[in-house]
Amino acid sequence: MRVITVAAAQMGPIQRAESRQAVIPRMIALLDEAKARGADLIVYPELALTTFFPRWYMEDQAEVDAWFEREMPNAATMPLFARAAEYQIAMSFGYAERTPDGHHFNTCILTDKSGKIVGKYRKTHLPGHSEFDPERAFQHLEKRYFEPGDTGFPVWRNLGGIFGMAICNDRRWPETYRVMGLQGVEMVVLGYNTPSVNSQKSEEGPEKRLFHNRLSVQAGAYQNATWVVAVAKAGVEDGFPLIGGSLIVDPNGEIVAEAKTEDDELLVHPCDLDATVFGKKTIFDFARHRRIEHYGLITSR
Ligand code: CDT
Repeated sequence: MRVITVAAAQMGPIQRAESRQAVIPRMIALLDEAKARGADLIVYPELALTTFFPRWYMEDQAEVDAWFEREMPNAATMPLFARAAEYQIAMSFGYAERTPDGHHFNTCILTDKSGKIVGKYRKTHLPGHSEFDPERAFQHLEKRYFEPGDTGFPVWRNLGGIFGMAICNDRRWPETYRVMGLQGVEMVVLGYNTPSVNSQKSEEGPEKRLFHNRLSVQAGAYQNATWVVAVAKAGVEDGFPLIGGSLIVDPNGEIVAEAKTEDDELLVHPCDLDATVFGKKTIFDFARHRRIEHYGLITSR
């Protein structure tokens, strides 16, 4: 057995006016609870430090840049890193990253138990649009504010296992999991901010959105014999609702823990990484069973 006790740290809403300094104490409170419940790893959502700002249309680049972190850790997040190191708990969380040469990414990081960043992933599948769209009930301007990630889907050895990361919309794409599955991933951690309604299809509400969340995450876990930890930022941000439904899914695709609220809520589960072995050696033994001679179209269009 190789048991990693994982804490999925769902976060309730963050309003536009709330600063990082207001958010970090909430993240630390979740970390305190994770410590009390024996966690080895805590996973926070996408863009965990701020509101989901891509819903706001902005033209002034200085205003946009104010949502981005120029270094990590930085002054605002240092107390979180310090507490995690004190507790010897590894972390993953998402934030908007502005690189020293001026690139903008939707990013997440993975640390080891000393708080050292051991992995960085930049979101590949950016949903939404880049210009103001008056036809939508609300805006989703990720394509305006972020560039597509340049990392691909690497995996990292950490905590005695093989870890991968994805961010929100990435979880809907089978390729996301398969590329990591081909590298032997044993646990995928991901965060999301998913509006509770479809801005272009008003009849698609929270039940359907929660269903698609479960469907995507459970399928990715099962088809690649990996744990998946999917963590929401949830609740109503400045009048705009986001689904909760954070999940821990085992390598059989079964849900072992699911959030009940749309607030700050911690799910804790002992995940045996050796539970991935059976699937990887049998039905999803990729080396024996995949027929890549028929998969060319996937990468040619
Ligand atoms: N943050 C993020 O990627 N959200 C998307 C919303 C899709 S609708 C434009 C998601 O896939 O949940």
